[in-house]
Amino acid sequence: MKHFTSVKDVADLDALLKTAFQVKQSPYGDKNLATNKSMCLIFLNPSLRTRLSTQKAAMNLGLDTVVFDMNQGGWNLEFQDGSIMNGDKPEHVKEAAAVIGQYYGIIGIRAFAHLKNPVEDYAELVIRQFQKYAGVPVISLESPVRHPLQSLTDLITIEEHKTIEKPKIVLSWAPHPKALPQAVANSFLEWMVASGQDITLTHPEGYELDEQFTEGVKVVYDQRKAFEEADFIYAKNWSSYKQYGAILEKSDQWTITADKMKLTNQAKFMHCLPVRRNVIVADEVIDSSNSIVIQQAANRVVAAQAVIKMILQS
Ligand code: SN0
Repeated sequence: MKHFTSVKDVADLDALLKTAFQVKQSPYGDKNLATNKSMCLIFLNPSLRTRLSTQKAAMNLGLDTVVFDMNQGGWNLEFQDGSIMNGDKPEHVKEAAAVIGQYYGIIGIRAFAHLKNPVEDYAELVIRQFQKYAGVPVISLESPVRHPLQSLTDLITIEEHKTIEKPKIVLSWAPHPKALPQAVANSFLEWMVASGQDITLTHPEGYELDEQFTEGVKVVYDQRKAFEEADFIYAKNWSSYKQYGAILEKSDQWTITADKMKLTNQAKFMHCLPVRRNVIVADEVIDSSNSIVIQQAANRVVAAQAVIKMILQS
């Protein structure tokens, strides 16, 4: 594996999962794999789990890591090729990425959607330009469109917690006070479809995702109907894709409540975190024994370690 920006970069998903379970069994089994190698994690947005779990994963592999908060002390980069740079952006990604690629053997980068222009966001310009110009493997730490480290984590977590061969997995939209990207939802669906899961999507009208992510996904607009017999409920908010970046529905009708969880087959509750308690999900659900959000977050280290390991070995 050269880059890790979507499930499409994974030539053999079964091999990646196998590596993940090996890593989970023996987190310190490859302590010397990355001697004298180093990685730079670049953040244009906040992070808790991605930053700390990826650093921890690197630590377990003996990979030295530097975290760069580009907005705090870095130059404001120009990402468009051919631009006349007479504005407020002193450096082009062409030099910046190439230089960082001289210093570090792997680059991770996070750049959220701006939620203004879908064409710009969905071009994933920041990460694609780094791939083009850095000359080293690039790992997505969440792009405007995808969050593959999270989705791999989710797949690992489902594989661990499932009690039947093909559980019913439901991705449910839930309300949120702010406009959030579609990245986590898009990416979750992409990985569920790629791994052949039984996946149902439920959301209010107007929250349809980009069709490239919903092919092979059952869409059920009635949330209660969707929850029937579910084995996993994955909650996430996203802003509208069709009316790009808009919040169309703020009511608590879609909050994940204990009442709705009763419709399921004692489903496990999942969320990528950070989560707005009593907006996305009621306390009694996230604090119940069916909630696996902490185990899920713990697997962020496993996913990152498996990905870095496969990149180092290829
Ligand atoms: C991000 C998102 O893409 O939805 C990152 C999730 C891993 N989430 C947020 O920005 C939440 C911010 C908030 O105000 O709750």
